Formats: sequence, structure tokens, C-alpha cells
Amino acid sequence: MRPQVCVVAMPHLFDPFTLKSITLRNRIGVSPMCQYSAADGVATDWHLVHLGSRAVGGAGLVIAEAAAVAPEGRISPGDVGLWSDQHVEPLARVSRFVRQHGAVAGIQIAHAGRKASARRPWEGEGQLADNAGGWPTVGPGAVPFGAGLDKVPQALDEAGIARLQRAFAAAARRAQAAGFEWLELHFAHGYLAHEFLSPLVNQRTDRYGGSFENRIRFAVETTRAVRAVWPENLPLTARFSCTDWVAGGWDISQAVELARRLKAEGVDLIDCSSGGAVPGVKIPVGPGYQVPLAEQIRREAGMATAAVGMITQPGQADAIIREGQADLVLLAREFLRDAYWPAHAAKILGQTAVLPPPVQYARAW
Ligand code: 531
Repeated sequence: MRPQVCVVAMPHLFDPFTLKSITLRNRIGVSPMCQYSAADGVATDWHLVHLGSRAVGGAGLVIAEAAAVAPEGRISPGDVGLWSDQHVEPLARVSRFVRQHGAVAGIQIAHAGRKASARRPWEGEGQLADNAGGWPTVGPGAVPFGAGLDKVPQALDEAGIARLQRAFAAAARRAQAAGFEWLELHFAHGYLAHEFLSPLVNQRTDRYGGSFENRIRFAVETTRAVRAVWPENLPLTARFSCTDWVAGGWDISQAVELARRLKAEGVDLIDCSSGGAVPGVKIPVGPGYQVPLAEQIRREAGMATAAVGMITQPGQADAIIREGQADLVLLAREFLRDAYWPAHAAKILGQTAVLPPPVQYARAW
């Protein structure tokens, strides 16, 4: 008798991916990227064209940028918001177009904490004074980020924390009303939730600071508040900074444990980034440098992950999926250079039958 060989085919970059009731046409997502081009939080034609182009370019998932859950949670005056009903319809126009062009529309909801009230990057560095277009900031404690982001935040009390958790839930409802089918909680990059998570930042002595249990309380309660209003059948995801890259800071083993806790709260996928809690950190930036973080969370927390960070090459992205390091790849700056990256990658990887170029452009492909 011949020995039986069982070959389990691993998925590849152009295989669909199903999470809850949502199926992405491929494993390529547009990472949420601030455009600093909104007015009073209202998305503009820029967002329609920017996000719409990347749906036309073949992405399976298009995640709209960090939308502030409260006005003081904006990174800059140009951030998109979801703190008011007036934000819904302009975003609905974006989600409709993205869906019409074969992609799933997602959005990230966020609060920038002590890093809020900053200039748009092309207008210089640092924070805006309260009398020059800026606003007072909040954080877990009254300690500024530093390195030019020197505003002293107001330390949130328990009533302030509860108000912001309700704001996250209200923003999630508006995201659904705007037609988004994939929600990402921004718990990374040194913004509010990460400020609670990181022992380098969180110096509180109440039940929101100190022990691991206390530092994760803000993220866990916020997730619970959002999961209660976000439809059960739609993916709820979270972006982590999986490490502060500093000894004694937030690290991958804490991130794995938080992933397990959030999985129990109904989070479906972790988007694995890193850094941003404190300035002046040496980060080992290089091609795919955050992929091992996604791989470890996927393996040890037993949940779906997205890899992000310096993923630029079709073969590199395909290998991440084929080798089971992550379920999705999210591209950021590479998508700014090439809105049609998936369609170009399909040509390079011999997958144009699966992802043909847009019919209007086919004669040029
Ligand atoms: C850059 C950033 C990456 C990793 C750590 C800290 C910062 N990004 C983060 C963006 C805003 C623009 C700069 C967000 O996460 C919203």
C-alpha cells in the first residue's frame, strides 16, 4: 500500500478571506492613513477619491483613517471625526463607492490622547496652542509626550473615562450608519488607549493604572462598550502597538495576553503594529519588521491577525500569507505610491484571472 500524503494548501495573497459574515476578495488591505484633509471632522471629496481609487486598484479591504470619537481626540484639525451625526453622510458616500468597486469598507475609530492638537504634518511639527487653532488635551496622567508634543494633558477621572468609552460606542454606531462593515479600534501608536496600556506612560494609582489588569481596563471596557453596539455578524478588530521597543515597556507577551482577553470580548482580528508610546526609541525598521509580531499573536492567542509595516513587494506579501504569518497584509505608504498595487501584484504573481484590472483600464495592463 502506498503511504497516504495529506497536503493542506495554505491560502495565498489572492485567496478570499472570511471573517464573521464578511468576505474579502483577497488578503490585501489599505492600512488606515490620516489624510489631514477633513474640516470639522467632515470627510471631503479627497477621501472619496483617495479611498475609492484604492478600491478600484483591487484592495480587498479599504480602511478609512483614524476617525476621532471626540473633537479633542483629533491628532490635528484636519482629522476625520465620528463624534457627530453630521459626519455620517459624507462617509457613507465613501463606503458606497468602495463597496461598488468590490472592496469591503472599514474604518478605524480613535482618540489621540496626549498626542492630540498637533499641526498637520505639512504645516510643521509640534502642537497647536489653544489660542492658535489647538485645544486642551487629555491622557491617563498629566504628563506630556515630549519631543515637541509638550502640552500637559488633563488627567482623566473616572467620569471622563466613561464619557470617552460611550463616545467610542457612539462612533461605532455612526460607522455602521455610514455603511462600514469592518471596524478597527485604535489601541496603538501612543494614542489614548495605548497610553493606558504602556507602563512607560501610565502612572495612575487607581484601578486604571499599575498592574497589567489595571492598565488593560480602559481597552477592555472600551471594547465591551463597542461590541455591545457593533453588529455581532460584522468584524470588530483592534490595532495594537505590540511592543514599545523599550525594556520595561509594553511588550509582545502583554500584547498576546491582551489579544486573548479581547478575543473573549468578541474581537475578531488584531492588526499588529508597534511603537509610538514614548519618543526617542530605536526601532529596528526594515522590510516586514512587524510581521513576527503578527505571527506570534496569531499562534499564541489563536486568532486572526493582520501584518503591517514596510510590506512593499508582491512576493513578500504572498509569502506572509502562504507561510501563515498573518491572515491579511495591510499596506500603508506603498499604497500612497501605487493605488493599483493589488492589480499590479496580480500581474506579477500570475493572478490576473482572479483579480483583473478595472475594465476601463484593461487595455493598458
Ligand atoms: C505614524 C506612527 C506609526 C507608528 C507609531 C507611531 C506613529 N503614524 C500613526 C498614525 C498617524 C500618523 C503617524 C496613526 O496611527 C493614526
